[in-house]
Amino acid sequence: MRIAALYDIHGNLPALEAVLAEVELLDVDAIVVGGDVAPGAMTPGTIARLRELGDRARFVMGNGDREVVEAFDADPPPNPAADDPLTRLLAAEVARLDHADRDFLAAFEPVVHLEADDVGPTLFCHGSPRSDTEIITQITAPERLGPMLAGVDEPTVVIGHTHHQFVLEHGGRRVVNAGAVGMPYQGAAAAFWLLLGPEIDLRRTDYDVEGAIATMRAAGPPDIDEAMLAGSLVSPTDADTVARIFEDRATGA
Ligand SMILES: [Mn+2]
Repeated sequence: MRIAALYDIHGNLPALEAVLAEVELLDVDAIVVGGDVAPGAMTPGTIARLRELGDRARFVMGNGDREVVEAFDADPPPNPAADDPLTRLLAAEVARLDHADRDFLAAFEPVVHLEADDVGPTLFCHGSPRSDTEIITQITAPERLGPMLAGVDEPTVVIGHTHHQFVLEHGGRRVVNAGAVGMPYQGAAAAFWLLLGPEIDLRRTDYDVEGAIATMRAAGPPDIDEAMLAGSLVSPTDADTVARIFEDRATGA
């Protein structure tokens, strides 16, 4: 089958709409949403749009989705006046989402297994095969990558979480970062995703980013610039910089 992998949408509904419009033209059999549908500026509308995909779509749990569900269930709920912008964003998400939205996110799977034309058996996960928070970047060293792939049977592993596209080869396997639909860190304000089968096709979809930023500012919580937009769509961070930052975080450097 031909599979579209859409990762790290982060409530950017205009970006998702642009990518889905392209997906509709490409004879895609399955859509894997690879986690971090939330948090973001337009999460309720994003969830509603994803529900419309029906049986064609599979969903992998991202750390962001999990944290939104945990915030929804928390007693007391997250403090909307917290110092940390992410906590304030989670508080805003909880206030806007209903129980059906919460249940939709909570039903996401830890990993998804599918087979793509010519590419073969593929494992879809969010951070790494064993964790939704583990960090893999374009400069992750083999000694860090090896243990994360232990026990994986599939020759191709699709990940996200670090919001930049790359292909890493390791021990006869390919690790492909699909990039981020809604919150990319690769030097351009666009939507990035992956088309799998018959090739590994790292895709870029351009859309009206200025319009999307305005729409998200109007629809989103007050901290959406600081929490989401600043480093991705307003002043896009390049992949080299972000890989270095994430890698230092992962190795405690
Ligand atoms: Mn993310």
